[in-house]
Amino acid sequence: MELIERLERIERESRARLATLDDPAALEQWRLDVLGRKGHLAEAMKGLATLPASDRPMVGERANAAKLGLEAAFGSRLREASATARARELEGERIDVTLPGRAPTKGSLHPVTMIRREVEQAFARLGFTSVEGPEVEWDHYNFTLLNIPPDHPARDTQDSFYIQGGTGELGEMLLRTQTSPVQVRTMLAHQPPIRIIAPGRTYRNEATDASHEAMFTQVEGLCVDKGVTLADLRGTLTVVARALFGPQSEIRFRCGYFPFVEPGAEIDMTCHMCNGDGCRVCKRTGWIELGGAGMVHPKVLANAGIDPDVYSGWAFGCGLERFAMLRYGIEDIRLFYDNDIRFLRQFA
Ligand code: 2NL
Repeated sequence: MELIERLERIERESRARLATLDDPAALEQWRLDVLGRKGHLAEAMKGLATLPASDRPMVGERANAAKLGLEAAFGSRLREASATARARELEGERIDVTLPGRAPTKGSLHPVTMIRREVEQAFARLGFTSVEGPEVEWDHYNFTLLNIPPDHPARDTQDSFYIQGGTGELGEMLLRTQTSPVQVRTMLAHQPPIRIIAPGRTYRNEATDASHEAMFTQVEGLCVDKGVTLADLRGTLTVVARALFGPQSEIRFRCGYFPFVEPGAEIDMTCHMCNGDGCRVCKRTGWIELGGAGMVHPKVLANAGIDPDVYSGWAFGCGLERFAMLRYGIEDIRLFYDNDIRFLRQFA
């Protein structure tokens, strides 16, 4: 029985070859070679026609069994191979969840923001609310209601940034030169008692140097009630100076002039570096200038809808960059806004 032997050889050799394959393309080629329409089994079956009719059923049955057996072997090899392939794929994708992660780069607060928060907290303990307002203001709130006359030099385009085409009922639009307009808006909206601070960005059109920037951060303060005096201002500023610069800090006033206060004063604090003895920071005077202050001008109270015969108030204004420079020993205000990462990282 030559054909039976041929079938047995096909089965044996095909199974042996199948066992060596695991690649999907090679397995498909094997299926075509062995089980395909022009494959080894099909070729062998052509010999069936040449057999005596009596032998055909037995050989046919044998051939069918070989075909079924090879199909089953192919099916299980294919499943095995794809399981192996998947296992290899998963092994390649394995991640070690116990490895330490890559730390995300962390930012930090800007030194002026840190000082601003300290100032806000010191005032909050004394009952002052922190208020914000627009950085693009009307002439009316920035100058007119603050008793700054039309011909005052601050109103000149040399000193203020005006917005092109920004003219309306309230005058011209400009970048606020101080945060006073925030306090004016608060007085217009609320009757006393008022205790607020107004921190925020302000803009002045001036040449920059180590202590002047076109944009800087101001904090103003305002207290309006019955019987408010300069002594209350001195007490308030002393508490805040001690919170920021240490418990030995003292405050003094010198005469000063601002059109929105009467009387007006310059605020000095004892030098926190030398404790008043005199050093490089305070230029041997023992005192450091913090800003300006005074009793709110009666005209300003009246402009803002508060009766100056019933109420009095004090106000002050300071630069926050200056506080930060004193606290951190920074010698040039321009460093704050260069955004040099090496400078900023020092405050992380
Ligand atoms: C300075 C001086 C100052 C004020 C600001 C003020 C605000 C209102 C009414 C009256 Cl609503 N005054 N603010 C008063 C005196 C001085 O700032 O040199 N700032 C950097």
